Amino acid sequence: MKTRVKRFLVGAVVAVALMSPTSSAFAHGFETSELEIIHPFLRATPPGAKTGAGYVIIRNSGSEPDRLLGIEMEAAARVEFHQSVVEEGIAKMRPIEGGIEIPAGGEYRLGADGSHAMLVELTGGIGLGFLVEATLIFEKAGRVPITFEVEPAGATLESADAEHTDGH
Ligand SMILES: [Cu+2]
Repeated sequence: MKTRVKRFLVGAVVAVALMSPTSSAFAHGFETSELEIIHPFLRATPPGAKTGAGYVIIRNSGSEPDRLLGIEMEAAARVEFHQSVVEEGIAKMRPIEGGIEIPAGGEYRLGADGSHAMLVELTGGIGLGFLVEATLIFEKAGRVPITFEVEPAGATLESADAEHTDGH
């Protein structure tokens, strides 16, 4: 299934963002007919890191749920969905099986409650200010090309969200 993707950038053009270390200062997102993919970002990684983490808010204006099945990117050998949990005082990461449901008329916040996209076997460093191309794969919407921005290592969905809101 082919999906038409509309890209929107507010307050800056891509060419500027590529060169600017402060690219997170403006809002960005992507749309299909039913889905809105809001401010996808990765955390910058320290030198030599083998894994990274990604976050995004996905809204579904459709009347049926959709499901995020996977993420592909050249920056990592594979991307898994994880949930951080604490069991008997020990922090662990558990895989989220079967993809992530985006409820009809609702949203999923990948980054809330310890959830994240885990980038495994990074092919290179993820530097602050980089733009990282990726494809989100949905059960219904199909393949949706997006670009992750790179935020500081401590960035959270909430801090990125606040910046996003400020950007308007
Ligand atoms: Cu993880």
